[in-house]
Amino acid sequence: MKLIFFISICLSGLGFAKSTISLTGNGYTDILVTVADDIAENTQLISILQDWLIEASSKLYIASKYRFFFKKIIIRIPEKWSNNGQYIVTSASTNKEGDIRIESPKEGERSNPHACCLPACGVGGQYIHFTTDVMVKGEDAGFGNLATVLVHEWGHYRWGLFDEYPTSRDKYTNKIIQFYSHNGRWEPVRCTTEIEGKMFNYVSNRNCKLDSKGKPESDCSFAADSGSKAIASMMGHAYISSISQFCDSDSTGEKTKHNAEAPNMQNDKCSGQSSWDIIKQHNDYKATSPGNEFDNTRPEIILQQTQISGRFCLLIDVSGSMENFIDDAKDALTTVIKTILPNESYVGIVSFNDKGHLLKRMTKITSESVRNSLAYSLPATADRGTSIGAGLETCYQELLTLKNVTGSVIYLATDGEENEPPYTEEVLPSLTEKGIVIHTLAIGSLADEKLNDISKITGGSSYFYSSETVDSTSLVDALIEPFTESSKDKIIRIKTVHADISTLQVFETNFVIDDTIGRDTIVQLTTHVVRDVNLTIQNSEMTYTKIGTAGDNSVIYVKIPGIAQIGNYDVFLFSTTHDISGTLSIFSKPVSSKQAVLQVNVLNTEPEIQHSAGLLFPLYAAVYKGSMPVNNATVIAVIENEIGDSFNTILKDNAIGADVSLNDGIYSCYILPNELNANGRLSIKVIVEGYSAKVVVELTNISNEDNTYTITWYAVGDDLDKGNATSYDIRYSDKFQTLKTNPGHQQSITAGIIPKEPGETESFVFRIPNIQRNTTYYIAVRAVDDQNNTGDLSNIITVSILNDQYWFDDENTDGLSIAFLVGISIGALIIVVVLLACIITLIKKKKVHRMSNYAI
Ligand SMILES: *[C@@H]1O[C@H](CO)[C@@H](O)[C@H](O)[C@H]1NC(C)=O
Ligand SMILES: *[C@@H]1O[C@H](CO)[C@@H](O)[C@H](O)[C@H]1NC(C)=O
Ligand SMILES: *[C@@H]1O[C@H](CO)[C@@H](O)[C@H](O)[C@H]1NC(C)=O
Ligand SMILES: *[C@@H]1O[C@H](CO)[C@@H](O)[C@H](O)[C@H]1NC(C)=O
Ligand SMILES: *[C@@H]1O[C@H](CO)[C@@H](O)[C@H](O)[C@H]1NC(C)=O
Ligand SMILES: *[C@@H]1O[C@H](CO)[C@@H](O)[C@H](O)[C@H]1NC(C)=O
Ligand SMILES: *[C@@H]1O[C@H](CO)[C@@H](O)[C@H](O)[C@H]1NC(C)=O
Ligand SMILES: [Ca+2]
Repeated sequence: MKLIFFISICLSGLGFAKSTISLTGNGYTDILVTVADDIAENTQLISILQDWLIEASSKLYIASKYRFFFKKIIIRIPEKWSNNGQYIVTSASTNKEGDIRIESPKEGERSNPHACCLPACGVGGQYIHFTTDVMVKGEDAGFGNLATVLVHEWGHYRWGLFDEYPTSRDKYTNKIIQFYSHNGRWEPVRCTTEIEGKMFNYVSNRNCKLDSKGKPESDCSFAADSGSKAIASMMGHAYISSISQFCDSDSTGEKTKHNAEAPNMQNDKCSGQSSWDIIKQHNDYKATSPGNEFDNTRPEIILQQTQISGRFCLLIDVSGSMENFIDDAKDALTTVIKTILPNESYVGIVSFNDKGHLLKRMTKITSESVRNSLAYSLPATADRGTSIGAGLETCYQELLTLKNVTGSVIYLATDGEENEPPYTEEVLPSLTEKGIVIHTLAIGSLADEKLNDISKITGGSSYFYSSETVDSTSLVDALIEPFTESSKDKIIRIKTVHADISTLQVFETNFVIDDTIGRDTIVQLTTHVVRDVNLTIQNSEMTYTKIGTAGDNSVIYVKIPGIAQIGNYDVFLFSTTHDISGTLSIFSKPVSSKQAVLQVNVLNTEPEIQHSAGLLFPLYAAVYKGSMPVNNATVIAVIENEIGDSFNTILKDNAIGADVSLNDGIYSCYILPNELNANGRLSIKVIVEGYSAKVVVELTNISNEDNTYTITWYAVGDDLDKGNATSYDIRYSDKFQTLKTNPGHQQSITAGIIPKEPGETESFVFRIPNIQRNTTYYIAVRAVDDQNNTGDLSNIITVSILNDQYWFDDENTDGLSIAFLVGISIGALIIVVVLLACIITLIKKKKVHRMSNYAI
């Protein structure tokens, strides 16, 4: 039997919004192109972009054998540019980051056109990046025709294709593999073999020679002839102007014949299958049939500018079945209203059963008292039937009372199936036409399965809350998520955790502020009764407390004023009068808008999966800071199903199993059939913690001659594995406990060590000065960063020299080397080297919790 699973992956406030691209006929619609806010006003750039997209659309149509083109594209113009009516004004309610991002080149970030974050063959990436410089230079930027380059990036981004030009590296030399041997000849890596060019040594600029092993010498490379007449492949040498097709293994002609032998990424990751083979397996392909060669492929391009604050309509089901959920929903929505919705935004509240009820008109948030009055308008009782359409219609009419409706958001929470007219089909067209986005929350397994589609059609996200899972935070997560995402001023969710304690018991948790975040940090508890609750946050210097009063309603919070100090914070929670069961959530914002913060994004594209015994459902999360992958993070997916089961699974970046590439910042795992043990929707939350690296030391060489020891470990980074550590602090002591508890006060043997790049092997040779016999020495390592923060202590290794009195010649103790020599010669002197149980420790104190959940 095949069961269908609707996966709603809960999401993350980390700025990433799922792409809203859909296919209408053969055309991709709602492709969002964003021009970064720091780019200076340049209307020329906008016309360059328009021409580029129009040209790319026609090239895409040809390359896809008349199957796909760009039908509707939105270009979002920076907020500060002047608008003389040429840009449509939209509200900030949906602040997505863009499928194609035009950014200014930045120091230390990749500046070549690329598609970020490709998890696996056939699974698309996160976004396409072009810099303004490249766009302005056009072909002179050196990448060939930029419209062709965009088709190439689209291949990565949409269909999960990989490069066919040489990018694979040799395992041993780490050099890019340029050639492979075929029928006794050295062939350049290319698809197709029709691509002409010459081999030359790029150091000497002369013809290549073969080395003594008969291989092309190491600096030899292949330069494709720009005048080559080859037509494939898009994923290969796209800078050749004649390239117009993808490689295809079915091809009868040589012109597009896939070269499965070439050691390139496409063959590596896709088991030798051609680009076109992979496209044919994609849902986009299955959903279309080829169009006509002469069809118009010119996209409609809409220029938009976000100039006005957010507009939100909260739409809550109050039909009879909601009786059990209405209190919890009210608590969670109160939190959204009181602490999450941005200042200056407009909020309206509507409930629905068999009719829509306007509870609060669109109201501008200008003060805390406005927030309170909105919260008091939330519905508290539930009865009668369900007409989702009636609710949507009421929200729609209310949103229309404000001008500039485009980009407004309706958040619909419901537990039921619609059973009264008007039905959603009747009202949706007018909403989509106005560009209103609908996020949906399905509460419980009976909630309408149409919700996913409603979100998808309107470009919103869909969430699922099972209501059965004990200790779940997913209701609060799901209700808060889209509002953090829509904030122009990025809100970072540091942690959400369920707190369940009895009277006078203290609930404790902690969180870390690193150097990238700390502005507007808030810790809040969402629960029914907040009176008499003591919520306290503490770091080494400050304590902030809030005691709930009878006047507080569903939520209490503590804010750290200004920018929170970097470091660890403890959170304490208790009540002197009653038990507490609630959700504690912690948010902060980047220190500055330029700051690259840690981001987590779930990259799967399947909205539903077919269940079968052999099912392996892969889950991918990209953990990045700016354009740089983050290594050594602990990434956990928390998965809840409809019947209340919950399980955790760990995602790894280790190139094993579901994970395709080592240390590329994409963490992967398979969810197994026995874990998906119920038919229906799932809620998946991805948590990233402790992304800092760990030092594990190993004693690798003991020299008997001169009493030296060598320890090795993998170098860790200074900050998120970016940049070398500043130094290593190596300490030893003859007392295990004192080294462990107070390493800073022990003897140091750090002389002259210059940290290498993260991941490289560090090796340190040392002697213990004045080493004593019959003594055990304990040694451990910590990394030190540029702020002089020391990391946690590594595992502790021990060195001791036991001498056997009987064999030891006291008169000849010219240092210990003699003892060693004796030991070797007669075998009675024992060097004891113990590697204590490998206590894996995190090297940096800056452990950070971030999470990502997102709906597909
Ligand atoms: C709204 O503005 C007030 C006062 O400036 C500030 O304290 C508060 O944090 C803001 N709220 C949000 C959600 O941005
Ligand atoms: C949208 O808002 C802007 C102000 O931001 C205003 O100038 C414009 O007239 C509005 N458009 C419509 C159609 O109301
Ligand atoms: C609240 O809890 C903190 C930490 O446990 C404690 O130091 C403080 O005295 C408490 N405040 C009140 C008013 O109970
Ligand atoms: C071990 O250390 C000794 C002395 O420092 C050195 O001569 C020897 O090459 C080292 N062996 C290895 C495998 O590094
Ligand atoms: C980090 O160490 C490597 C050697 O492993 C060195 O080449 C590089 O310049 C160092 N980076 C910095 C930023 O110091
Ligand atoms: C070293 O240990 C042995 C037995 O383990 C003992 O007989 C001897 O006295 C010790 N020597 C010193 C210098 O402590
Ligand atoms: C770093 O800390 C060490 C000891 O913990 C101290 O001696 C040193 O002066 C500090 N350096 C800086 C730059 O703060
Ligand atoms: Ca990986």
